[in-house]
Amino acid sequence: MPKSSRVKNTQVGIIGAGPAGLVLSHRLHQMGIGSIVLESRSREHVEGRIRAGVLEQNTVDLLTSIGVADRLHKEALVHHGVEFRFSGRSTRIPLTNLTGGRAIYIYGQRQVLKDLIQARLDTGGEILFEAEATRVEGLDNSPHICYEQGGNEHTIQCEYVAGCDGFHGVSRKSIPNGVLKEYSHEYPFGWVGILADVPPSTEELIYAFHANGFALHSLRSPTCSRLYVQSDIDDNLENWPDERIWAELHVRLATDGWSLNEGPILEKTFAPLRTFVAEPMQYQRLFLAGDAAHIVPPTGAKGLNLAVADVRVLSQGLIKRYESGCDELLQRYSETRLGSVWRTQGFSNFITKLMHLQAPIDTFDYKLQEAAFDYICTSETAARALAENYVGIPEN
Ligand code: RFL
Ligand code: PHB
Repeated sequence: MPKSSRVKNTQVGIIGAGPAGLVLSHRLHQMGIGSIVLESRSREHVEGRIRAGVLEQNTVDLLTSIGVADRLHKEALVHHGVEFRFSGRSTRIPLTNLTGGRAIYIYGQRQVLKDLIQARLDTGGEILFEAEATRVEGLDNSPHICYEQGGNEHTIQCEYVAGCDGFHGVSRKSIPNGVLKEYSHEYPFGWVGILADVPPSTEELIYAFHANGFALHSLRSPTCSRLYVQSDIDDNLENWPDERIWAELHVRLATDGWSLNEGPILEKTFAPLRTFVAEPMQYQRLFLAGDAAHIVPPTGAKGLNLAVADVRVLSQGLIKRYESGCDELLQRYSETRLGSVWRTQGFSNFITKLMHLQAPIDTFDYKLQEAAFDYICTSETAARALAENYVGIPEN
């Protein structure tokens, strides 16, 4: 039995203190709209989770406009190109030259979240940690979010609910059966990832296809490398001792005149690759944003960027609604977002299929992959399309 219960009131109840929920809360605060953020995990856990590393220009621009990018502009590494290796051959895509001056920024999701949380608390924002939303009710005209904190059950009454609680959250599940159409696909592989205390062996990211499987060399700072190898879908970290990971990285990333630095492994992760879209991204007064509405395979480095792009549009709709009473923009939220969500799904799927081992070498499917790689190497149009999608298409 709950020991006590309290009711809080706010304009927008936000479930989830990931990039989507926190950026939304900031943007609304800037425009004088109140929100409370509920987060099931502790602050330490949220700030410690190792996930994305690549921010698009659009994301950096939005973080700058809400005043949370001071440290990012000091510490992020700006990249103007990215390298693709395929069975030992290599091509560099000059991102900035091909996209009229746009770039990507290397700045870990951990750092983004630390900056967002600190800035939100400094501006008097309410983030309730270790407060798990259990139900969302009254979505037609009096939304409320029931949540548990410290063994007690409480309620937030609000005018709108933003479901920013990731793929496994409660928001999407609160929508009645039959309303959403869900599209999903599981790739037959996963990624084993490491964070290593060693200076990166490359200045720019390297995506590599090899007969043993995909490998990615990324980084977090001038002294810290982030690397991944393709694994089986049902693999687990016990099968991947440090020596095996380094051995596979050496083999898969190999190219003439280049070598890989090894160092102590600080963290290891495993993630299956999957893709998912729920349509529409809204139901009555509930709006889904980020991973709650869609998942992309990490190969395109798009998940966090899509989450931020969603809440940019969602905040515009809410601001318009509170400024003028007109909710037309808000009602068009899902319709506005789904075009770029699917385009991003297409790009992430393309890069995933291009760079992962799916069929034995010298089969028909492998030959198609090789031809697609050749096209990027030889056609500026193909390289430009890749660059444009990788750095992110400008938002209007
Ligand atoms: P998040 O970050 O999952 O945040 C959701 C939050 O909601 C909380 N929550 C609840 N809180 C209260 N009540 C409940 N009932 C709740 N249920 C859940 C959770 O604890 C959590 O704090 O979702 P959001 O904000 O939509 O952000 C999405 C991004 O985190 C995700 O897409 C990216 O990390 C994906 N991703 C990458 N994205 C990029 O843009 N660039 C990259 O380079 C990149 N690399 C990656 C990635 C994801 C990876 N994994 C883990 C598959 C690399 C990897 C390996
Ligand atoms: C990362 O640095 O974690 C990273 C970079 C590029 C990706 C995915 C993850 O495509």
